[in-house]
Amino acid sequence: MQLYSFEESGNSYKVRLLCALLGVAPELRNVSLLDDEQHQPPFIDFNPRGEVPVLVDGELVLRDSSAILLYIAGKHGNGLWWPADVARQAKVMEWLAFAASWVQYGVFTARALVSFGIPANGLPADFQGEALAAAHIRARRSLEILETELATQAWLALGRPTIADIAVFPYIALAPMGEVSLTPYPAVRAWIDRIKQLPGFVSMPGLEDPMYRRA
Ligand SMILES: N[C@@H](CCC(=O)N[C@@H](CS)C(=O)NCC(=O)O)C(=O)O
Repeated sequence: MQLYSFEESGNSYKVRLLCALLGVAPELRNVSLLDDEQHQPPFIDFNPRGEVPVLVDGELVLRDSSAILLYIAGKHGNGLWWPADVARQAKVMEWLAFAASWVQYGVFTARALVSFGIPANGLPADFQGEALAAAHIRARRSLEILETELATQAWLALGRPTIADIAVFPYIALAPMGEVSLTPYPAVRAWIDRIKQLPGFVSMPGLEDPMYRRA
């Protein structure tokens, strides 16, 4: 398996983290987002979306972190990280969708603008709109949603760690890079600490240093 990823991409990190927790070692291929390699051949030829991560496993090409998490967990997770039962799968999917919507358009976008100086999610480089204000509103709302859930449960779905936690974790934990404080959310902070205690956990730039800035 080849994993096309970028070190500071939280969506790439989700996949690297799950692989580390499962003891799976894909061949890593770096795609430098700083050099715009994601929009140039050869990468753009197999991912017209111009985004990392991408997983290649033989003939199979997967171009989205949620799809890749599901595939790796289904293949290597012994039914723990991605369950076999369809109702349980749906409970995990609730959070994969949350990661791709609330989290992506909230804390992800705030971090991209504050720490990397770029608009995200297809906005042009010279976009002058209220992207940061909107991202901050969504970021805080998503943290309130998580705080309510995690006040009464240790993990997001199924009472144990699953790819639901892996999908939501990176950008929530990196929220301070987008000038979103985690201080008002003690249950979220405790959940972040629980994930960091999982055997095999690996980190990424910014997770241990809230003042880390690329821009
Ligand atoms: N829905 C995609 C989003 C992936 C994504 O946002 N990738 C970012 C890095 S974390 C990217 O490659 N951006 C490049 C660009 O926008 O030019 C997923 O979950 O994999």
